[in-house]
Amino acid sequence: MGLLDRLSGLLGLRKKEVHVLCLGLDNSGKTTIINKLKPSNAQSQDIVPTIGFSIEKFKSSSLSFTVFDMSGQGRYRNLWEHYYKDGQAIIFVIDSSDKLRMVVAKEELDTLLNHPDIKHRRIPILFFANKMDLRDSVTSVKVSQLLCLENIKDKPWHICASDAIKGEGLQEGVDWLQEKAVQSDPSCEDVKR
Ligand SMILES: Nc1nc2c(ncn2[C@@H]2O[C@H](COP(=O)(O)OP(=O)(O)OP(=O)(O)O)[C@@H](O)[C@H]2O)c(=O)[nH]1
Ligand SMILES: [Mg+2]
Repeated sequence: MGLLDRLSGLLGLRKKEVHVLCLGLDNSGKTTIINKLKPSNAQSQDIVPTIGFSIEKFKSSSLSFTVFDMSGQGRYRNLWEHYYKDGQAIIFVIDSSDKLRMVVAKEELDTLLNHPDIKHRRIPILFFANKMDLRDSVTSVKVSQLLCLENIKDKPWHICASDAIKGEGLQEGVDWLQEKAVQSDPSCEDVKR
């Protein structure tokens, strides 16, 4: 560790690290959202369907997020649960225009909420009702109703309407996540700025 690193640690200038799981069906826009949250010079121009998962990083004003961007394809969804234990926050992305698969998204969410590594934890969940730019998208209120989010009583949650291509709605979500992640897990470890 260099002198500057040690100094920033002593002065409390390091950002806390939070491990986030990014979940949701394939094609919902998870990778596009995470990509957009990175600094513009680190953004990839070409988003392809995720194979398995990828580990990404982005920062907010006071936190450093390490994101497990999981593939939402059916054949990879059984990987998700292996990362639940280490997750300190969840981003769950929904394609608001995909009405046909809204019921599948709800099934996956219910399975997540009932998993032993999640069920009894006050882990914050940020929902992105994504693809709001598409003409046949339903509103975030409707997504919230279709997924029965009001039944989640024991975890902080929040839903944001987003357009990941333009980056709209993402900052509101990250601001909420930052606040909740700090409150619910004061033990997150220090990392370098
Ligand atoms: N119109 C529109 N398209 C979007 C939006 N977000 C993502 N997309 C598009 O949706 C497609 C899928 O996006 P990804 O980010 O790869 O989706 P994913 O959830 O990571 O998919 P998997 O990795 O397969 O689980 C891409 O063609 C994106 O450009 C959005 O807000 N609006
Ligand atoms: Mg992806």
